Amino acid sequence: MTVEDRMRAEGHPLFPVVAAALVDDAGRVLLQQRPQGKALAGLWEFPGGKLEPGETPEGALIRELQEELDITVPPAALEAAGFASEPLADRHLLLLLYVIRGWSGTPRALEADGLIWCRPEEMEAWPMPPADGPLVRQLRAYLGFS
Ligand code: 523
Repeated sequence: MTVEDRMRAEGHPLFPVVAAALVDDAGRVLLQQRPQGKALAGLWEFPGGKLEPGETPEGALIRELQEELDITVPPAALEAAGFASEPLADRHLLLLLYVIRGWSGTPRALEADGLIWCRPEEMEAWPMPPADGPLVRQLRAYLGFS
């Protein structure tokens, strides 16, 4: 059996999830608060979510931002900026971060309990899911913070 055959037969434990750092003209980044009743409720995250079957990461993120925030992002605005790799109970989370500086519409919390625009150097003030921590450090490096 080849490696490819085994992966098809047994699946693969990687769980791909996409997330966005929306950066506004003042250099602030949007975080959203995970709602009550969901895993990691109350924590502040980079908006995003799971890939649906057959989706590309970029397609999934554009869909998630429309559903969660009511904004439209053109594919060319997605800048791959980092990733986090985090073990979960039964799978392994691979969280991909994209910086986005151009979108149309004004973000509205359609699924989150709240939205906050914060400076990258102030993000420790907002408790985040474990996988978002490494993304903050990569985001700062990507945006030119030390
Ligand atoms: N994370 C995470 N950080 C982060 C996101 C967007 C997601 O750690 N910035 C984790 C939380 C879950 C998994 O990724 O373990 C899936 O995220 P979730 O549940 O927000 O994905 P959705 O929005 O696709 O979930 P549904 O509401 O179920 O559709």
